Amino acid sequence: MKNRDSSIEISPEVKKALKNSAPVVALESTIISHGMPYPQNIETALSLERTIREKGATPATIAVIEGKIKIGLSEKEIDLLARAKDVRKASRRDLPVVVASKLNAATTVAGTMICASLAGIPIFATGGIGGVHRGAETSFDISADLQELGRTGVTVVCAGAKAILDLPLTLEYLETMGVPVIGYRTDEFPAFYSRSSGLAVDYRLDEAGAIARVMASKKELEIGGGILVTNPIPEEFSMERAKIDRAVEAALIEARRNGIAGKELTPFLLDKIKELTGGESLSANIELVRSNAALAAEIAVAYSQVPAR
Ligand code: PSU
Ligand code: MN
Repeated sequence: MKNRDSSIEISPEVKKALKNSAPVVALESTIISHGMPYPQNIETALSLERTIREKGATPATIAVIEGKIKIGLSEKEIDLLARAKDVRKASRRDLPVVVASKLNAATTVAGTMICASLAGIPIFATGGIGGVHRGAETSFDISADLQELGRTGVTVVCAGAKAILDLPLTLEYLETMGVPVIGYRTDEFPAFYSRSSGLAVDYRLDEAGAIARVMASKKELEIGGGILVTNPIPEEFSMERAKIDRAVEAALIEARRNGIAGKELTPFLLDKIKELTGGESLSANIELVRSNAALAAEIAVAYSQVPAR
């Protein structure tokens, strides 16, 4: 590996796990700084780390702190990301700038995939990925997460994508980029707050071990790029589809009226939906990320046991 010691700092705990080929699960930080309000954001971030430990893996929450890419954060650093107002949102294009300018930045799915891959972590858990926005045919707003899934070899466990996006186009784009979309115990691409979207996934796999074997094949064949594992929100927390659809429509209208675009759009929509559902969307969000962290840890454990990689 090239000497990147001045830009990347892996915590001693994560370093040790990686050295021993023990299972590690990466976690993103945009969800902390821009995806959830305080104090639910810090509570969730810490509880995800606990969930991963309980499943026998080591958590590695990733962010940029004063220009250093940190793999594995202290509680103090998580607290900073949860409270500070000037934390940037770092996707692929932002990483070199926030590092060189010594800024604090939360990493998106794309940003976290890059950092996880640099550190040698093959799997990462999040809530929802970015995707093709509705109206992308005129706005060109397609999240860099999709390109990243096409090029960086990290498996991303999510609850599908939110209906703020154009889900059929998001799936088309993933196909173009060569990303396998796997449904964990489901035939349907989950729609984040609800378990169904009416859209089929490419493959259904019912066991963590089967997903770990796909990761191993992709590596062995040197195909490159990521894998998207979609895990539907647990039944008991899933929201009524009509209710969430109404909130999404209203949030989109509000965004248009306020001229919100670019990297501000996703956080704006998330916040509006939370407001419009009286906080119900926030509790659903917390539960689904927890479920994704648990599944990612199971896959990481299974992957660490796949022979001859
Ligand atoms: N979708 C969610 N919650 C989130 C995000 C997406 O349901 O917190 C965050 C993720 O970090 C994702 C990013 O990578 O937003 C996508 O932003 P954009 O659409 O600007 O690429
Ligand atoms: Mn965008």
